[in-house]
Amino acid sequence: MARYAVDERALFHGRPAAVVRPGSTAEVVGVVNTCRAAGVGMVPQGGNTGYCGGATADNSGREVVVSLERLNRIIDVDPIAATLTVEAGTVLADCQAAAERAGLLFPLSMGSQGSCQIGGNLSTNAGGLAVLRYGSARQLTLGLEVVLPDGRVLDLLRALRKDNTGYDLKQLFIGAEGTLGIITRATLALFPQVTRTTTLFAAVGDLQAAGTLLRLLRAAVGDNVTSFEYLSADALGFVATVFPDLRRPFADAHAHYVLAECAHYENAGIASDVPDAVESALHRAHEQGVVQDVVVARSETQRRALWLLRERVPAAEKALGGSIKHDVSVALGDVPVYLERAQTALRTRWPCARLSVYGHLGDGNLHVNVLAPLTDDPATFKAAQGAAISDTVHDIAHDLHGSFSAEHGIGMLKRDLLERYGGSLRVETMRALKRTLDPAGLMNPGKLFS
Ligand code: FAD
Ligand code: 2HG
Ligand code: ZN
Repeated sequence: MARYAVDERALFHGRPAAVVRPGSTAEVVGVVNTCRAAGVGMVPQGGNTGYCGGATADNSGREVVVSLERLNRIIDVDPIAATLTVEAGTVLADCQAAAERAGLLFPLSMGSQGSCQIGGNLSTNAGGLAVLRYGSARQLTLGLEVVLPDGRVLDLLRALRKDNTGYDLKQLFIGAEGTLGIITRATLALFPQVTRTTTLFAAVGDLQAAGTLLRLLRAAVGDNVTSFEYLSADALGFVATVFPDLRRPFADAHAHYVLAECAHYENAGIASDVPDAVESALHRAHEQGVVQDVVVARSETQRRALWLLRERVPAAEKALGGSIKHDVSVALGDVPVYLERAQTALRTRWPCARLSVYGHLGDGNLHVNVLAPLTDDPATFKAAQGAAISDTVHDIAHDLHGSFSAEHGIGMLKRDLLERYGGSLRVETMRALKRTLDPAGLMNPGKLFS
């Protein structure tokens, strides 16, 4: 049972009584009824790639892990309605592939897409690399089927684009981290396939300049800026250290980098390598001193190479001893002031700690991760300083009306932060919902709330 008992980051080591792997909604119902009758807690588990210990059993030896991995069938692709209906255990990359086979796009994408499952994505309301254009998992969901904690099946599996019939109950289960029921099926919204992308990697002087670049690109291609990712020089440096085969895009060193991607829908007849609109936006950005240098991918190979520089940051951090991770968001306009304040506070108190700042800048969402000083043992540093470092990063985000968990959720890791920053009435309302749907408290106990 080992692989089901520990979370992705090895922060939580559970001791499940059993792991069950139902292969149909009816079997999930059977599991829920059996656990309910025995008074046993259930821990839904998808790909087990979550960052907050939401899918790990406790140490009591009494909780049952309910793995959805066998519930992985593609049920239907409707190219006219542009919808995809899948079972909850379908791996995200398989959802993307099913959409592609139908000539459409399922745009949710992230570094873990080869193993995370759509049920886990919905339960964490996952974000990822194309939220700017397409929204988080929540915005991509049209319908759900959920097994409630009392064993009944709530059928919300619709493909409707419009449906104003009272509370939008499906949204309750999205981001609920398995505390209100087990998602068994989902109907997802698909989009036209992008026929062509422009992927650029730019060096910018500061975060204000990055914001101006986003504005210029949006003025040029409207909503079709699909990704706008940030990499600090240090984060890029960690990737270069751990993956020396990945080529750095520029000979010169810069302090800040942006990886941006724009979608185009033309099929033929584009003479230049870079579509005119993007070309002139970059020209303007250069003239205004907004970008210091820029490369544009000229082939799919170059595009992948640029993306690897961004996608490999978590792996680079891991190889360097791991990091104290954060996932904050603030309003887009507040990002420069947030980062300035956070970096100053961190550098003043921990001058030798190594900062790895990167993330989904277009969404106002940064991962302000902190690696131990080179002279320290990473585990000892994390144990001694982790809490104070995280308080520093989170307090400043809270001060700016930001979030301490933009896309990774709460799980067991951030329960205390929800109490501290969540607002008492908000948390009380969440608890009331939990009591209503799960009065016995058997559905993913100890997640979100202690
Ligand atoms: P799990 O980890 O198995 O579970 C997560 C939560 O969902 C748990 O609370 C679990 O109980 C619940 N759950 C799972 N399935 C169900 C179900 N069927 N019904 C009810 N509850 C369920 N996240 C992002 O948002 N953006 C990123 O860019 C991103 N990049 C990542 C990159 C890497 C390399 C890694 C390792 C992780 C990354 N993540 C990212 C985090 C993680 O992949 C996401 O949170 C993902 O959505 C989790 O899916 P999962 O199937 O692994 O869920
Ligand atoms: C990403 O944006 C993921 O790459 C992971 O959300 C962030 O590892 C991290 O801190
Ligand atoms: Zn992220």
